Amino acid sequence: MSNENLNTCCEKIKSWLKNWCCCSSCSTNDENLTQNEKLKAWVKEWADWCEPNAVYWCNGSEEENQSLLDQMVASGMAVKLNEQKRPNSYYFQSDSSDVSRVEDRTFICSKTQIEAGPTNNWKDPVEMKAILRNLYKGCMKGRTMYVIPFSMGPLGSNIAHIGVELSDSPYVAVSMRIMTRMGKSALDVLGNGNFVKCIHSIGAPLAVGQKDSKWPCNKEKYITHFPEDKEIWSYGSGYGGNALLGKKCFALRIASTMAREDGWLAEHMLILGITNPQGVKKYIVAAFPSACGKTNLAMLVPTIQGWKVECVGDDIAWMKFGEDGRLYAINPEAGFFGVAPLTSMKSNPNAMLSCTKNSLFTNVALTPDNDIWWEGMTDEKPAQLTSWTGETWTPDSEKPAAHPNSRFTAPAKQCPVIDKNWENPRGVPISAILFGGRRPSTVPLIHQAFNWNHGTFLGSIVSSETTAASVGTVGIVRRDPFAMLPFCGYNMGDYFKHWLNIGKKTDQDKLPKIFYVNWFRKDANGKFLWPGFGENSRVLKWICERIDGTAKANETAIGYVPEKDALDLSGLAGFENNSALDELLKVDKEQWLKEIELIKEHYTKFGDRLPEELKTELNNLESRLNK
Ligand code: O2Y
Ligand code: MN
Repeated sequence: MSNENLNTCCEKIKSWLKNWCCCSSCSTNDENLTQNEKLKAWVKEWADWCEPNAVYWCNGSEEENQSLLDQMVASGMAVKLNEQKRPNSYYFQSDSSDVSRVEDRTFICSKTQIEAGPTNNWKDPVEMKAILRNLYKGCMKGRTMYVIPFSMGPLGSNIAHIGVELSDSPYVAVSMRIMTRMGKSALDVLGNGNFVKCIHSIGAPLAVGQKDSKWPCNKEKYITHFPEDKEIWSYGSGYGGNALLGKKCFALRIASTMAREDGWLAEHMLILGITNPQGVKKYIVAAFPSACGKTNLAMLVPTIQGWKVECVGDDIAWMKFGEDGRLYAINPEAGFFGVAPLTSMKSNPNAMLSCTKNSLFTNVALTPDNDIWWEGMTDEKPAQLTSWTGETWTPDSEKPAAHPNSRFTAPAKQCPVIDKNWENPRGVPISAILFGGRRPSTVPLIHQAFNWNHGTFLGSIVSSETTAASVGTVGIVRRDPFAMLPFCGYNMGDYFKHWLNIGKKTDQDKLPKIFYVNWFRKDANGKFLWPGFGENSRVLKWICERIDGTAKANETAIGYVPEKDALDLSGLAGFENNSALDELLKVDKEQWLKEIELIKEHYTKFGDRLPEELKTELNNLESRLNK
């Protein structure tokens, strides 16, 4: 054995011993990682309470990651995928009761219920902490507590923030290493500073000699946020947004409260850069409810000649004002936690290429040669698979091979179109904000807000019409303001006010222009009028030209809509005559008057927290329609 291999082996053995040691006093490895006494005291307090067998401080190294993955393979939690087909990638099957975010178990525990607002579950913070403390007592017995320091955003960026997650899940540790800048580097940035405290347990202590399950978790789940303390306490789930606390819990729910206090924006938005054939680049952020093709837009392949789209982020944007008075955005994340089903080389080649190596896959299907597959990945279905539940699957099987919420976890830097500025600590200057939803009628392909307040109004009425029977009645308009309904950490009426206030902080011409898109309008026969995917670049082109003041638009009651010849439809089949385009861009007075009634109903929820400015916007819209 070479010296190099011998050293690697020794490191692995040392780290194994550390994790398997049953004496908490000799198994803590924090000495050299941090001098932050507040952090050390907090870790000790929780280790004493949760009683893990060992406390392991993650340094984020390659060796550490490999050791954790090897341990999970050895315990049966992970399967190493075919090294030739998908190097350094692993497969996980979660418990069938732990497959997605649990919104009904997600709480904003502000001091008063009105602070959490009408759209959040609320519980008194003292009561909630008492319930959870009780559950956390001894909850990590037989397991290791991982101390996971992480930076949300490029290390040292003024827009970034540091968190530390305590978790008894090695899956969380390796996932956080992909999704955030995790380990020693985050501790170095933290120094003696403050951090967002994130406590996570799967809630499955192991008795001595007890055999572990493949995906330990607890039926009782709590995903709780304490906005006044800037703390997150999560219990019972090991999956996604419930357990990787940097993502939805920190980067949206807690960060939205920080952003409100300090005058910035923490948003559920992708960030993309778009370059025209002359080489002029603009950055755009966009918010959509789920199932509207957000990841596809983030890494879109334009169909129009000479245009290029590059990806800064696919899910979350933090935006702060730069010295020049413009809003600059960073992606607080370092990876993609993308929905697998329907992702294919046709629908999103860049997402497929992002997860060809160094990736994790959860609840997808396994091929006989240990690669992965999901519905929609290929035109032809494989003859045989192991489904996400571990059963033999064939194309005749009634149930899907992959869970509908199965995920790939891939480093963002592996995206072929990752933007060269994606880790720029200053962020990227934002020229446009897009809102959108899935609406078969009423809402045109694209319209532009008259100004910032009107744009805030558009954000506040974001909606999708239900399409799947699984989410209840088909054809109901569901409001998801700013696509933040499950993610706003405080009263959404106050959140609207915060957006209005942001608009007063700088010159109007320095603010991004605001647009609303709808790729999903249908004709009378229920057929989509717009092809979507790469063709959406035609709409992005019009947006860029509006920002430059060169694209023509009609002023309508709802905003500026492209003039018929202002959209570049060259070479696009189905648009030879104008009827489809007329339908796509139509602003139908009767449909919008009905929409106004739905918006009034939606606004009623917010009571006296609904800002006057939005009532004015709604009244103005009604008067314009009735003119
Ligand atoms: O079910 C989960 O835990 C994942 S939810 C998610 C993941 C990535 C990006 N967005 C979302 C979301 O729910 O918006
Ligand atoms: Mn999301």
